[in-house]
Amino acid sequence: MTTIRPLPVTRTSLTRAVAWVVGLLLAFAVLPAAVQPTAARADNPIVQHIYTADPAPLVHNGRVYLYTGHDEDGSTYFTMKDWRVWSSADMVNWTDHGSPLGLNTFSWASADAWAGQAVQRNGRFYWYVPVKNRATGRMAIGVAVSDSPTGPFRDALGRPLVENGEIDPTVFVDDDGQAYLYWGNPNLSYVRLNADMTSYSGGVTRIPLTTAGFGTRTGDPNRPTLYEEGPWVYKRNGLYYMVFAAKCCSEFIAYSTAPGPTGPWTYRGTVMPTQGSSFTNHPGIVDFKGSSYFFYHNGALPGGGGFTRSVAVERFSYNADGTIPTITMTNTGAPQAGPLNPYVRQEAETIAWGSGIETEPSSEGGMNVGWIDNGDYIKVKGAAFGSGAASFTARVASAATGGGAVELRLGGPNGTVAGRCAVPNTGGWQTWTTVTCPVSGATGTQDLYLRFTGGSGYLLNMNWWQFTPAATVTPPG
Ligand code: FUB
Repeated sequence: MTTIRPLPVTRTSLTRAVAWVVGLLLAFAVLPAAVQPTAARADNPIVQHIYTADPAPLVHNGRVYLYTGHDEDGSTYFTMKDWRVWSSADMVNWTDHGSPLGLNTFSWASADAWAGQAVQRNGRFYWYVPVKNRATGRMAIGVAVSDSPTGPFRDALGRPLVENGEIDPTVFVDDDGQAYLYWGNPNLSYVRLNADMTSYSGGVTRIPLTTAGFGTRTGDPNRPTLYEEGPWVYKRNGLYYMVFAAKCCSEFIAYSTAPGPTGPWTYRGTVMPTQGSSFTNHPGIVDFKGSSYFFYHNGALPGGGGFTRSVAVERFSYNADGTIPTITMTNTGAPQAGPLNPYVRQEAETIAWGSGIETEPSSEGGMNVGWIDNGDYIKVKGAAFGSGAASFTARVASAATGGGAVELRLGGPNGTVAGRCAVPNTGGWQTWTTVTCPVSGATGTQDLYLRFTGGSGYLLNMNWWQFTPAATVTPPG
């Protein structure tokens, strides 16, 4: 259980202190439990084996990469030590890329790995994050850089990029190449980033928080507008959008638009009403494969709440005039944007819904699934088997005396068994071997459940899997 630290008294922290008390009450109203979802029908939230928060999606080379924060299990404050990366080709099966960025990446940071955003420029990936500066005790914005969207990321500067005690950076690169970094709670500021993305020109400019620009808040003379935190800036059809967490607490998601990147902003209304057992929320919007998607967070997992949040996604369509419709939280999430090909190697940590499993860095690179008990399963949604699979191959390891087995079930965790692969004791949890078993009845496009069976205790680890077709199949398009 996390130690509760006293909060420094600032305007931001006063509202957060109230929220913290509310959140603490909510946290204990729902007893913290391990992250063990029970429902097989849901695909939202999109990650089930850890708590995630503050989504920031990025589309790159046919995949959507999702950068999130990480709430610690049983947390009673925003106790956040690292960030996580996930990716998907279809918005429902998400690959866990682990944690390529943490507080320890920034030698000058002491705490609070809060809401950031990554962008691509000139073949590099820049991840802007708020952290507490150990030397000043204030929140500052750091920037990490990598040659890959999944990292590893390194501190680009060895010091804060900018510091004014405020949080939640969002980055936007305009068509003319000028990049802007916006951030803030309780204020909203921006700087013009230079082309190197790690320095800026001119000073910090405060965006006027007018009620015309950001709506009217009642009941808090210190915060006359709805703007609270978590800005997300982008441009669509020549119109600039600023989506943000509104009011506190609980927050809802609202937005404003402007004819240019620096305003003037006009308040446009609600994107997502207050919902979902978390007193914060956080927006992230992208277009992917011809549709628009809204990412947010809630407290929907078992043990979930204001400090144990989970990222979720909904598909939406803009209204004809460019306004954003009201979007509500669902436990089904976005429809699958194209089938998954089971005849190419798939990472075991590519998951639509996981029950009981966890992940860890693999000795073979990337991540593997582990901590697997009898009855745990992984749902892989919409696998296109075509005219049929002949066999299943998996890369596995086990230190369990009797090993375990992987059942291939179709349609549900108790669905038809299409195959069963025995996994021997390999001599260690990272001592990998390849097992293959025959498959029958896996045809058409089906939800695949990798269900694990065996004795008591942990059974096996899995790094990747792949089916072999019974005959020539047309790959899913
Ligand atoms: O996750 C920590 C903080 O909570 C974020 O920085 C805010 O946007 C809110 O989601």
